[in-house]
Amino acid sequence: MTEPTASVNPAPAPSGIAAAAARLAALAVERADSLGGHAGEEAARRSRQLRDHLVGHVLPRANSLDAPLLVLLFGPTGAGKSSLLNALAGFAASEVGVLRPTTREVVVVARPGDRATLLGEGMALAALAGDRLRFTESEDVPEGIALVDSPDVDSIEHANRELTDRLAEAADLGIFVTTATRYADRVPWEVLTRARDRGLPLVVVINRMPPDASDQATVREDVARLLTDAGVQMETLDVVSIPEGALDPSMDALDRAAVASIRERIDDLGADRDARRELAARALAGSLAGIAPLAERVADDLEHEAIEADALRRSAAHAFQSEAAALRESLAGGTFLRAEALRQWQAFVGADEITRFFSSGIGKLRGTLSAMVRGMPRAPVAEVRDDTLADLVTLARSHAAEAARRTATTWSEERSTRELVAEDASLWSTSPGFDAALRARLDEWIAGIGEDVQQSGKSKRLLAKGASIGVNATGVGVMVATFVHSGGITGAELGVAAGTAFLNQKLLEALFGEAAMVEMIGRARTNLAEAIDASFDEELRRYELLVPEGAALRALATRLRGAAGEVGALQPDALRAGADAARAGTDA
Ligand SMILES: Nc1nc2c(ncn2[C@@H]2O[C@H](COP(=O)(O)OP(=O)(O)OP(=O)(O)O)[C@@H](O)[C@H]2O)c(=O)[nH]1
Ligand SMILES: [Mg+2]
Repeated sequence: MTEPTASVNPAPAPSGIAAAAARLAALAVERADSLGGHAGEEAARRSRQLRDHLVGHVLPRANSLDAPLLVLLFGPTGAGKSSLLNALAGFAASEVGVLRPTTREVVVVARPGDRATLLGEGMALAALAGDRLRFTESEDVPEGIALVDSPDVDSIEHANRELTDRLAEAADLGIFVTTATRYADRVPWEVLTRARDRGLPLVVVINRMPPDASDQATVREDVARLLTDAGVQMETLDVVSIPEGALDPSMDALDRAAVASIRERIDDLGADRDARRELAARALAGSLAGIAPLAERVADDLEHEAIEADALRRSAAHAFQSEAAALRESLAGGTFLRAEALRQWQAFVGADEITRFFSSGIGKLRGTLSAMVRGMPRAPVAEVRDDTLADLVTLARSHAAEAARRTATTWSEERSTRELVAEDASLWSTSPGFDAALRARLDEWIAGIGEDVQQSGKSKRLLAKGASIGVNATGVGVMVATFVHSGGITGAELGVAAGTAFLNQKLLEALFGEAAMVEMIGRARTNLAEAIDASFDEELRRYELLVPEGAALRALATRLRGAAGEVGALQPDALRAGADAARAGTDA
């Protein structure tokens, strides 16, 4: 009699578990997929572990305890994993080699009827191994069992190592294969510790045992000691020894008789659906017990990263804000203006015709408008404006570059950003578009001053000034007044700047009256500050984009803790109930 297949009568774990696991898995995926350079190596590994474990094992198992069991062979290179797989499968399913490492893909041997389930959507293997999966069908493998041969755990090849790490998150039963000479190697024990933490049921195979009985006993004791030290519970563990030379060269396998006890255990599972379910439920229960601590660690990682990210962002913001402030200060003093531009402007505002204009007052001018227009000197509008804006851009660029340099220096001293700033030289200075972007903003600023001049002039109906001095020249006057003004000139800067400031203000005062003039200059200053801030913010944003927001990381940590708490609270009773329900389903 054949058993009903999983697809006919699936036994899901209770839906509470599936739903809670799905919520946690979504968060784990969000975290693992958004790992930037900010997460440390260990934190990144933990994140991937949590994601792989949830997606590769917990979710598929929570959805069905009847899906085929993944029996994973893992261990150091050359230990005999592939040889054991071939012995268990009964044919040369996986390549055995002398060149190490030999196995570079995941070799899966299972019944044809289990293929669709194993490779179906939401199942572990396809998701974890992708195109590095080789599926071999065999009628000799027991029902509901997938034998999985993996690359070595100590691989010098990073991709191999990563693949095996992922598979270890998906297995239902782990067969750890080592040898009498290799068992003390350090790396495999990391995987074993992880197997313990995630509650993976284990079989330990010691291959190539020496013939001498007392030597064998020594090795077994030593292995037991190391396993105990690693926190693996020995009572629940099978340790199988395979003597040196127990080989079946006809199919690149270990001798079948020597691996009989392992084969028996697998056959028993194949013959007994309840036993499979129980093992699946045990593996799931172990997983669930291990998940909350791992998820908490990942949440801790996120919170640490949040503190770091906040500090990095703060240091960048501070550098740009203080440089912007320093820039505003030197602008207010007018010291950046080149003497040549000031002199030209002074020559204009100091011309006889102009001084007569503001000393005689507007009222008296009306009658002689056309004479005034004819007599006015030409204002050096373009020269003064262009020189001033060019100098302003140069000065702003040097402050922005200094802010960039300060930020990059600070960031180069921090673990999470060291590589970023080392790899991207552009982070040590202003962005290439800085000048053009600021210049565009300054042109807009000048246009805004022009509009303001017209607006303020209109209300006073000062047609004369529009015609005689000109809107553009008046605008340049306001521009100059934002940088040099009588109040702001210090002793050291007296001279051409003070003279220009005085005459320039006299002219503006004559045109608009003092109150309107002060307001107009005030508006021009505010708008200039905004233009500069916009450009500095834009520069700062380059850095902010590289580091996540602390608040977002903290929010994810909180959600992770919440979801992990739900999973933790659910597990033992719900799972027992689920296993019972599954059993009742079979009995019915
Ligand atoms: N001489 C001798 N060779 C053995 C014995 N047991 C296993 N081997 C050899 O050890 C090697 C084990 O190779 P594999 O089964 O490919 O080992 P693996 O663990 O799959 O290695 P990777 O795929 O590289 O991770 C084979 O060449 C076996 O023939 C033994 O008792 N004596
Ligand atoms: Mg191999």
